[in-house]
Amino acid sequence: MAVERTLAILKPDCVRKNLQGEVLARIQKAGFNVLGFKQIRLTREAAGAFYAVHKSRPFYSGLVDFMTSGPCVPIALEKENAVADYRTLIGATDPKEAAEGTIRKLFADNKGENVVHGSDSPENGKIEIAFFFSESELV
Ligand code: 3AN
Repeated sequence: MAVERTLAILKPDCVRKNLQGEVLARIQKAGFNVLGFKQIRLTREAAGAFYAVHKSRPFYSGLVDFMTSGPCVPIALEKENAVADYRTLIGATDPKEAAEGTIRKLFADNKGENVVHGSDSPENGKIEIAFFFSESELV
């Protein structure tokens, strides 16, 4: 299997609940290497650009409100089959539909405030990591 990179974000609800360590420990125990890690507060412009693909969806402005409501933690991850394995680890977008033991099943309140982001393809993994990290920050 190919080594891939994927972007995780510990979302503002994760930070508010002080779950950063707990969630990152689960990611690391699942075999992901952390290449980059920082805490930031997204501007509305940056959050809007990051989620531009959802611009026409009814939840878009609520999503931008939520993602700018407090600090979040983008994390660049690397592993064989990283994109699919990370999405298995976090579970479905809606925690009600997420499998038992997944991060969203364990910690998320609803499909808007769902604790973590994950890239949906290796191509988007590269693009999304470059959105938050310069090459020199990936070590
Ligand atoms: P995922 O993060 O599981 O890949 P996407 O890409 O469909 O899910 O959606 C991106 C983000 O938009 C989700 N993480 C969630 O925060 C938000 N979102 C998606 N669908 C809804 C919805 N129906 N209502 C509210 N927020 C949503």
